[in-house]
Amino acid sequence: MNDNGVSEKEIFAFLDETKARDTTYERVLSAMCTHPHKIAVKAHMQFIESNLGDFGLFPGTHDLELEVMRMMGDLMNGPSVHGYVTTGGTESNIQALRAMRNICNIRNPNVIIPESAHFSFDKIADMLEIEIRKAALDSEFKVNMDSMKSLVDEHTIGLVGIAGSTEFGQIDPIKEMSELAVEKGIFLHVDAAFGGFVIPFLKNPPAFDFALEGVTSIGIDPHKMGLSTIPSGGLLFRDLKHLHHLQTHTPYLTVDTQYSLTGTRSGATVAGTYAVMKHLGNDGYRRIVDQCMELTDMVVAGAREIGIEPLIEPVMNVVALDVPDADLVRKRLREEFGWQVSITRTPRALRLVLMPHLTTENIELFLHDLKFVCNL
Ligand code: 0PR
Repeated sequence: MNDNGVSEKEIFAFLDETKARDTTYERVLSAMCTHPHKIAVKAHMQFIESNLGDFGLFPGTHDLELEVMRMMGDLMNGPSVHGYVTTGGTESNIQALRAMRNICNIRNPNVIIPESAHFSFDKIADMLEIEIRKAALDSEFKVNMDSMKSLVDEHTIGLVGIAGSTEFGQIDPIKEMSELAVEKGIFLHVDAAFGGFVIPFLKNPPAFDFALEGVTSIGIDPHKMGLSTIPSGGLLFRDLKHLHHLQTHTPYLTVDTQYSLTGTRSGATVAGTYAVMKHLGNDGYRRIVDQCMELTDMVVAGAREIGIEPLIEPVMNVVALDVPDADLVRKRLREEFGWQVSITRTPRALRLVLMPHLTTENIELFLHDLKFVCNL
């Protein structure tokens, strides 16, 4: 560190320059985050010093968190859920599986996840001493139930279903998974980190949430399609017992126990999430999802016009385009035109996420450049 302090003016001149190098999201088709809603930013700033790690000092923010849980529970068809605002999908997945493991308390536990699951489950395998078994996918990139069933044994404590997979935006057959979980008496965690703020607002959404009796926990991220500030995730349990099994004694705080993974924990994101959810309501989110789905349809129609097919009909605002040599196309789109796109693992296709920061003009330009890069 420097010995003498630097003036505010100099610091902000430097920060302005630095921030100018960051994305403005205009040409970003690879992210599952976006500009937070301005109401969320305002509320976040108002609660900037709030620490829910010691929530006895912040009873106001704690009440906001309970209200956020209630609203998310409502959205997920769980009228009386228990949980907390996490730092995102990774923490929600870790804590959901940690709770299962602690409740079961058996030797060599395993959990079955789809091959399409997010890489946070690889971190879990490394951290939690739970064997993570990966079930194969069907031709539509949903988990294959026969494969999932064949992996279940007497050490299986739970299943994971994805409602909005990272790469394909696909929804697993959560209803069948719920039946299997009930039949075997095991847990079912639904990773709706991305889809939680999308699926309820689609036309004819499939059942994927607490309406299914086997679903024991859900992760849903406000900092993705919820338009809240980073880092905000939501972890919801059907049963309070799960939260109890995550508790640690905190003898010298104003509260006796803590169930979060992190100690000091931002209340600002809770305020941000509260504000944007209240402000938008179901109607506001439905409008945003509608717009993203219109862009998705536009991409698919435009791609088809130039002879490129999607791997599956998009279920939500994630599209995988079957272009020849996707890695090269991605590289050229970035280097020649500044587009950020990503690639699915298997098969290697061009992956696009149509977030609220994109416009029809962006997509027209993108399709034009895609056509050029693919020599079509
Ligand atoms: N579960 C699912 C289904 C996800 O898609 C993700 C993240 C997670 C869990 C983990 O969530 P956190 O990253 O909040 O812990 N999916 C994207 C990914 O990792 C997130 C992302 C966001 C990627 C912004 C890029 C980006 O610019 O690929």
